[in-house]
Amino acid sequence: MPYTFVPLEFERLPVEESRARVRAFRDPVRRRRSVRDFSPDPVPLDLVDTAIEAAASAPSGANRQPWRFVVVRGPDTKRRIREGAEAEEREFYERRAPPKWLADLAPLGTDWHKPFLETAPVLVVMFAIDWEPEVGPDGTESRHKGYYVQESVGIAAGVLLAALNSAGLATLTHTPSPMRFLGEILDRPKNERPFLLIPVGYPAPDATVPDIKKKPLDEVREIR
Ligand code: IYR
Repeated sequence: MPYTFVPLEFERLPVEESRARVRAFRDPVRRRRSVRDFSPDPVPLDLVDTAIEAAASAPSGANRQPWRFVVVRGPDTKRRIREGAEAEEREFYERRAPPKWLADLAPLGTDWHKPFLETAPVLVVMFAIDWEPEVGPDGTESRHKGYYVQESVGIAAGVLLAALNSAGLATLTHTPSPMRFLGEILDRPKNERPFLLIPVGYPAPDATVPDIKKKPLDEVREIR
């Protein structure tokens, strides 16, 4: 069945207003830092929910919305996630990682210890839905494959990080690999693939971050 088409809601802004707004978006996004030292202070759940509503409005292939956001607050679940992540990270740092990768990470000072997975009051775990179970007219089950799932979920993740940042919350994009343990701990169906583990909270008062620099515009943008 085709969708019904409705008039687009769109406000064309005066260009000076556009300039002010895009700067007002850019500046806090630019100030965002990945945080690894969290305060245990709780986060109002509605802030996270509102940010997820923003993320879940992202464009997606054929509007299939191939994502799931699991908000983890229980100390026991956080502890199990930390244990699962640290087991994989220990393997990574002590065995799996190629020397070059370790050398690239060395300046960041990261290692397999992930205390932030328990300290941060909230972990948002994003899952990508690669296919949906479908029952045909004759009762046979098949897999209805998603489209551009990786791109769609990546866009939603970016929106989520920007939204949480706009709420004054700190985040980290954490990707222990492999992340199978997340599906097991969180009891997810087999069509949901762990995509990103995002600790959310307030920074610890003594939090530090590496003094990294982002490339300036003329190194990342070309005009033809
Ligand atoms: N997942 C590991 C290693 C790691 C990998 C990259 I690429 C980073 O930018 C940072 C860390 C960890 O979280 O320590």
